[in-house]
Amino acid sequence: MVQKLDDAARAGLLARFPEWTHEPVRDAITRRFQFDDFAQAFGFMTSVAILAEKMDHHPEWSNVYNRVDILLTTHDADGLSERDAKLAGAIEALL
Ligand code: H2B
Repeated sequence: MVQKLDDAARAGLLARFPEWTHEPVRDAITRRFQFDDFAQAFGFMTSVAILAEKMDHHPEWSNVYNRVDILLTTHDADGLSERDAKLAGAIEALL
């Protein structure tokens, strides 16, 4: 079972990723990404998908043309865990 972040660790995660917003109902973080066009957005999604599969940790997301909305949370923990911090860090590193 994956450990859910405690309040201090959650605050640390949000401080580390200021572009991400905490969604308290799901205990998740969300971020909207905007690209020039669909090809760029989908290329980004492809890179994230490859990372996610390697990490066995998968985003909830949607795409409309040049926009990608990502929500990260850990279903196995019913909230944020270190896995979300790692995936958020890997996504940020792609930009
Ligand atoms: N992704 C996310 N976001 N949360 C999970 O709890 C999760 C996952 N669990 N990807 C993984 C897959 C689990 O279902 C497999 C069996 O390890």
